[in-house]
Amino acid sequence: MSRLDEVRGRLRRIGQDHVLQHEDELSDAQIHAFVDQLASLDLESIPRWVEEYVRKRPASGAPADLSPALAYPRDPRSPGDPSRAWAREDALRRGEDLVRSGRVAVFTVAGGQGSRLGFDGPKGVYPAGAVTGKPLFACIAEWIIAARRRYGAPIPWLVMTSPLNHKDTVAFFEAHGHCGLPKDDVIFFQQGVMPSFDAHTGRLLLARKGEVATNPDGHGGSLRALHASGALAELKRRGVEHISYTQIDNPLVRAVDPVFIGLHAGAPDSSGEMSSKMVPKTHPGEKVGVFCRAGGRTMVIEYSDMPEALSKATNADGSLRFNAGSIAVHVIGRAFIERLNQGDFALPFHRADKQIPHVDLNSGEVVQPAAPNGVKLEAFVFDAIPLCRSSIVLETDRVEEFAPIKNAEGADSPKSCREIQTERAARWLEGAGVKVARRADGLADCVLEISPLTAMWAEDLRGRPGLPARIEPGQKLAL
Ligand code: UD2
Repeated sequence: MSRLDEVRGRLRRIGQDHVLQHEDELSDAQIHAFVDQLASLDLESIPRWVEEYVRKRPASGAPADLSPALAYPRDPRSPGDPSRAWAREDALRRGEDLVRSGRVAVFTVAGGQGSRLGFDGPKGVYPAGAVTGKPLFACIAEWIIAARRRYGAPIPWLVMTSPLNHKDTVAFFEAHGHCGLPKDDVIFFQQGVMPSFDAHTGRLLLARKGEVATNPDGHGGSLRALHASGALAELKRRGVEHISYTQIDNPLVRAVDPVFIGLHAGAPDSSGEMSSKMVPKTHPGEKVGVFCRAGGRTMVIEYSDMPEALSKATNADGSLRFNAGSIAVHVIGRAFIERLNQGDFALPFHRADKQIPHVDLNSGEVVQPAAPNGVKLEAFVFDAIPLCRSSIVLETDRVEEFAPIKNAEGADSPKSCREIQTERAARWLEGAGVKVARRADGLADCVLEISPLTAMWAEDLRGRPGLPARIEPGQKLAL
């Protein structure tokens, strides 16, 4: 039997053989590529996905017995809840030892495009430095270089791409000297894809006559892709035990944070499997997942799944009851990902209704729908948290390490990111005795950017020679 006939049989059995309806119009090469694509999809799971996620709308992701997760406080001297007492120095020492002995790698999920920003290209190429305009990839690379220098250790950097941006991402790194890192220490791998479905019929959509429409399978796909690509085995070979997980959209992320790594590896209630950072939410509707507890497990409920009444619920002092916002920063144990991949693990999918261009089966033409017509399914990495034996959350300061760029304007935009970079730098400089021009409303009246190569945290600036005495109104300064 030819490969085409074999795949045709599989498609018939799952009721999706309409995708071959135009096969007579395809060249041999196009048929070959199409069969390759179809054979790479998990065809036999499609009926279950259609049933669970397309025909039925999955119920809200929030369990009934939800309570807020307790986080380790930013300031260990004021734990609030006695069970959250911790010693910063111990965590720092443990984390630094792990980094110094080459046990830590950085992992950045960068499979998305900058589409919400109207940017045509891998998001990591987007200019982010408040003054220098250096790309997001370079911001993370500089942190890694600074940590490598400080701890005298190799710190491999895993970069997950998707078929949407793999070539462009690798080309960017090659054209820019791997952002100053040794080529062998930047490890690329691609995440998987999921087919996109017609929202009404559950049929696979065709992007072209010889190609099923697909979308990247979400950052949750990384846990399988790390294994399937061989990246995890490579980390094991290099002696890496803990993976510091970051998104590509946050130029202030502490890509290697010894305190967090040390707490993850050493806190009595941490299994060392997957730990997370949170910031207190700014308002009930802020678009971040929230750390919760249910059924004795820690979990993140994505903002879109959080019942409004719970998002708005307050404590007696008026603070938000569910206020632990996820900044999508984790440390993940290598052994945890290995354990997941030994079993038959599958993260749940989340459904997104989208406008998906597709081949109209009657006319054979590609149509651009004016309203959402299709369903994309994505897995979220934080859905692995409840699979941990136990998982901890550490509170951190938004201005110190959370300035994502997601939208062209408003919250989480290039402008808000520049403002947070400036505010952080202003604080650090003031802490080092520099007078920074501020406006009447208290905001810094300048644009500032501090490279991790100059300072990874505020302490690095104290006593540093060559700092200016003052920053003038309107001044732009990159240090
Ligand atoms: C994410 C979190 C949100 C909050 C926020 C903080 C989800 C679903 N929500 O919101 O709870 O923590 O971040 O900034 O994650 N990516 C891939 N492959 C994919 C899809 C995404 O690599 O298939 C990467 C993408 O390049 C980016 C990151 O994942 O680095 C976040 O993706 P997003 O933009 O879909 O999530 P966002 O920002 O709405």
